[in-house]
Amino acid sequence: MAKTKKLSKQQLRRLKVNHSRKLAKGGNAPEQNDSNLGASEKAIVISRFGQQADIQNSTGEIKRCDIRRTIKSLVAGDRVVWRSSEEAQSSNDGVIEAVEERETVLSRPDFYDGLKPVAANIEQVIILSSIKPDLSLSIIDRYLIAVEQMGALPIIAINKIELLSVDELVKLKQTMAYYEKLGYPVYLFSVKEETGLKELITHFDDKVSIVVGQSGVGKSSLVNYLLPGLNTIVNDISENSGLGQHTTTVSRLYNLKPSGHLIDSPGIREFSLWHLTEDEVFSGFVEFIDYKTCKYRDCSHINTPNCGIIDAANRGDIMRSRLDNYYRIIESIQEDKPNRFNDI
Ligand SMILES: Nc1nc2c(ncn2[C@@H]2O[C@H](COP(=O)(O)OP(=O)(O)OP(=O)(O)O)[C@@H](O)[C@H]2O)c(=O)[nH]1
Ligand SMILES: [Mg+2]
Ligand SMILES: [Zn+2]
Repeated sequence: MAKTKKLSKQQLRRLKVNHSRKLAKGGNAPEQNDSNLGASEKAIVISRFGQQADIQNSTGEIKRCDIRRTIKSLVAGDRVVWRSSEEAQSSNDGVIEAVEERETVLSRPDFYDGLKPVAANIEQVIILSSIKPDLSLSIIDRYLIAVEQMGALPIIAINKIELLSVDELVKLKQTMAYYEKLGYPVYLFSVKEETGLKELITHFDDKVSIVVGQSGVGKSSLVNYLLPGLNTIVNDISENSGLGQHTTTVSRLYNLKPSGHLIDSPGIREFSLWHLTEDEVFSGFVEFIDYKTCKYRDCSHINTPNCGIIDAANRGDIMRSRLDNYYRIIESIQEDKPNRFNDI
């Protein structure tokens, strides 16, 4: 999330009014007549667009449905109950009537919308980065915290490594060895050259996974590689400008062969963690707890004497960038938090 100045109360009120107007407008769509609907069936959400969603039914067919106005939140991966439309002239295949309780939800803290769910019932999160324009360890650390928090398995994946010199690749491997030591699977590969992907692929079987990361790192390219012939839209400008113009705009679930589902998600610029407490952030840095031998019980681990965490970083046992990222996240929790969430 881009850093944005806090809004005045008046600005917030105006935003709220506009948002309600927008909702009311969408809510005017005619609802289907219940007598023209078939029996209730189960399905999984492929993708959501406003008041409609594509779902995959139990026989694998994709159906476009209206979403009942009573459903407040619906994202890719949600398991739903739907009913098909029997009306020949109906513009849609049916109606989504209910959403099953989510086992996990990956949310993106958004300045305007609060915690915005991105995908549901995810078991595994592929945190994809690329070495161009720069490898962002900060985004990786932030995602690791969020994934630990949601109770899914994180996998660190780094793309475009064919652009590195031999020396740069050695350095990258050394850096990533630290994360492997923490127990995170790490894969370095090139989707373009189709190298280094075999082992990553073995993780997808039987699981619902999502690929996340900054815009332009190659999330959709990875999905295209896994599903040849699919041709999801991949951006050329991203690579040329290095600016990461957003190409994918909605999360979408794909069926993998022989089994498993993979959700492609829109790229992020920054990943804020203002919805977490300092303790939750601390426990997201999984190795820190082993070095918490600080003299003071309420040690902030910032410029404190006899701090076990700082000592470990000075010895090189904790990676310096991890401690720096910890400081940055703690600082940004208050800075990034929209005023109206101050009591969270
Ligand atoms: N050099 C190189 N370029 C790659 C590789 N993989 C993907 N790309 C390029 O990177 C650019 C961005 O790829 P996308 O797959 O659209 O990236 P994305 O992460 O889906 O981006 P958003 O949808 O905006 O979030 C495209 O020009 C791809 O061709 C790779 O292994 N090496
Ligand atoms: Mg994409
Ligand atoms: Zn300390």
